Parts: sequence; structure tokens; C-alpha cells
Amino acid sequence: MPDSAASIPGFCRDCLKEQTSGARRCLACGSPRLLRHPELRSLSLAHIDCDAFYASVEKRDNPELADKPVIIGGGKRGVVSTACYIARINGVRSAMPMFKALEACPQAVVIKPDMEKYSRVTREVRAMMLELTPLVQPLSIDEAFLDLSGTERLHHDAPARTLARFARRIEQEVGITVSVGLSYCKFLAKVASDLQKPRGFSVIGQAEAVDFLKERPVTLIWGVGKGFATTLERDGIRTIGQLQTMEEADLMRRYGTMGQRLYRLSRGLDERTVETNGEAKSVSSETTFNADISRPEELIAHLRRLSEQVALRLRKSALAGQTVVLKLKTADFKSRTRNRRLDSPTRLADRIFRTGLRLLEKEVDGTKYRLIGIGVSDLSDPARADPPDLVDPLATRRAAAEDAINKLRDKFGKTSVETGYTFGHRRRDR
Ligand code: DCP
Ligand code: MG
Repeated sequence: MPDSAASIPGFCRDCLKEQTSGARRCLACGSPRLLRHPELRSLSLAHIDCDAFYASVEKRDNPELADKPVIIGGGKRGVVSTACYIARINGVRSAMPMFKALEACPQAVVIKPDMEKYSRVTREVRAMMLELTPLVQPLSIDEAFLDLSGTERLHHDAPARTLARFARRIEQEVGITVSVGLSYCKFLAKVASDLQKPRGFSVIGQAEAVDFLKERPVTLIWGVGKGFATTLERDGIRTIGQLQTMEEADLMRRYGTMGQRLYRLSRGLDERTVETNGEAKSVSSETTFNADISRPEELIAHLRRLSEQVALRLRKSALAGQTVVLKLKTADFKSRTRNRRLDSPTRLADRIFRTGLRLLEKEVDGTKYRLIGIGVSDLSDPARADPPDLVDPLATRRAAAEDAINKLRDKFGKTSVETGYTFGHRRRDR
């Protein structure tokens, strides 16, 4: 530790004692969990994310699991929802097929998700967040942004210390752990919360932002998924540092509005504020095509992918929806929205997809579309979703989807739906 460490503001995350020396351990309690940062007294935008959320809740409720690898998943979908950090050491990851996870970690204890219980914990954690600030923006079942600016007087403490106290309280009173990211903007607060998981607390200050980002991959930037990263890579761009050397006009010419985002976020410029905009009314996903599409099999492939995305977001936000909404925009910018209400709420990609397919069937008449979207509204708690007697076993589900595709095939000829049918093959691979 350099001598100057003594002059950098810092405190102990265990006993909260201010640290006035550059020592490696807390002078009061001996803990090594010290937090020091030049901007520690001024930063106030936080992102908090629970560690291995479902698994931590299960471990809390069964102390025998404490030292064992635990995987949450299975049930209707044969994939891993999450795994505890012990199972992750063995290579288990979220969204991995369960059989692969068990190959990697055969000794793991597998537990089916109990969404009702996790939602309860979410509500508890959220209520405690609201004691810190009214500016809480939940992003999913286990994470939220918090704006703590102006809360010093209320808490008689700087935001950083209030957050450390909060993390300690969650451990003591809820029995799970969280990781905190503290910065001056949403982008870097979210990045920071992921740096030191589990039980992390990372700070990214204004002064270091550009340097911090320089060596990182472009995928760190919000909205840069695998597809867009491939586009960037084709253009020779891999690191955020490369974006930092490019002109805004150039990036916008190449990538449209996304170019502007790349320009700004690569430089740590992010003015988005923490919005408390109430509860979501619908969950949806849409895509605009590069070239207009009329072929059913292409539309179906997009519908399939988007349905998976909607289902993932529903799972992550602990929601289910009862009305499926299909959205189309024609080449001449006319919108078509079609709804169907289900017998029970759903959070399954297959049910969303099949319902969307039935709605889509009536719209494929040679019209060229520039956009397709699928979503669900009438949101509710997932506890009542997809009652087993109403949800077909996998084989019947596949058959139903194939039925619908066959209908289209009858209507438009065999080859027109050949690719749509690959959907059936993909499912079998899982
Ligand atoms: N989840 C899921 N399917 C996924 C990803 C997540 O069902 N593909 C669920 C289970 C997670 C919860 O959402 O516990 C929160 O997601 P996170 O991405 O925050 O993952 P964890 O909290 O499990 O782990 P981490 O410590 O990395 O945050
Ligand atoms: Mg988490």
C-alpha cells in the first residue's frame, strides 16, 4: 500500500470504522474488507445485485447446503436458472442445460425453483432499499439502481457508508448476500457491482472512468450483444478504447443511434437518471429487419427467438403475463397489433411462441414487414402461471408448433416453411 493511501478516504465494510492509515486490515476489527477510493465521499449512484440469488435463498433455508454445490433449475425447463458460487467453480452457469451442468458437477444438489419464495425475498430487499432512498429502480428480480444523492442528512452518513451498512443488514436480516457497485452513472454502477462478486463493493470514480474502460471489451457496453459485437469485430473494433478514439459523427454514420451510445458510453458519459416509473405493464421484445420480410419461415424464426427473450425477461423479473401481444409493422410503416388472452398466465417461451404463431398465421399474406415484436401484458405473480395440467409435455408442445407450421405450409407451399421447421430440430438439441 503506498504511503498516500492514508489520505484516501476509506472505511471498513465490516465495522464501518473510518480508516485513517494505509494499513491492509481494519485497525478496529482486523477485517481485510477495507474500501478506499478518492471519490468515496461524493459518489451516490449505486447498483445492487444479489449474489447467486435463488441459490442463496435456498442455502439460507437449509444450512446443510452451506458448503455444497447447489444448482437451481430443472422443472419445466431442463436448464440451470442459477448455481451457487461453489458450483460455478466447477463450471456450472445460468442457462446451461441441466445434463451438462451435472456432467461438470455431478455431486451438485439440484433444487427446483420456488418463485413464490424468491418473490417474497425480493419484496423484502426492495422495502429495505426504499428505506435508503425513494429513488429505487428495480431492473430484475434481484437487482436495482439506487440514487442516494441528497440522502446524507437523512442517514447522517455518505452514500458509500449507507450502502455498506445496507449490505451488512441484508446479510443479518434477510440471510443472503449482495454486491454493490458505486459510481456517478448507471452504466458504471452496474459494471462495478459485477467486478467483485460475491459480497463485493466496487467503486468506479469519474477520474478513472476512461482509463478503466480502455482495455475492456465492447460487450461491456449496454446494448452490445453477441450480434452487434460481431458487427463491430468485423469492423476491427474489439475494445472500448478503440471506440474512445473515434469521432461521434463517424460512429453514428456507421451504426446509427447505437453509434451515439457507443461514443458516449465508451467515454463514461451517461446521463440516464434513476426512474421509479412504477411497475411494468408489459414485457415484450421486438426487432426491426435489415431488409423487409414477407416469408413466413423468416418471420417465424424471429418470433421464436423473440419469444425466448420475453420468457427470459419474465423469469428474471419474476413475472407472468396472460395476454400475448403480437406486433407487426408493414414496409409502409403501418402498425398491426394482435392480442390473445390465455386461460392462465404464462412465463414459457413455448406458450408465448405458439400463441404468437396463431396470431401471425392470419397476417402472413404476402405483406412485407419491417418489424416484428412479441410480448405479454396482464402481468401477474408467476405463482399461478402455467398450471401443469394445462401445459403440454414437451412432445405435445412440439407437435402443436409443428401443426401450426404445417398449416402455414399447406397455405404457402412446402419450401416456404422449410426454415421455420428448423425450430423443431433446435428444440430437440436441448
Ligand atoms: N435467472 C434465471 N435464468 C437465467 C438467469 C437468471 O432464471 N438465465 C434467475 C436466477 C438468478 C436470478 O435470475 O438467481 C438473478 O439473476 P442474476 O443474473 O443476477 O444471477 P445470480 O443472482 O444468480 O448470480 P450473480 O451472483 O452472478 O448475480
Ligand atoms: Mg444476481
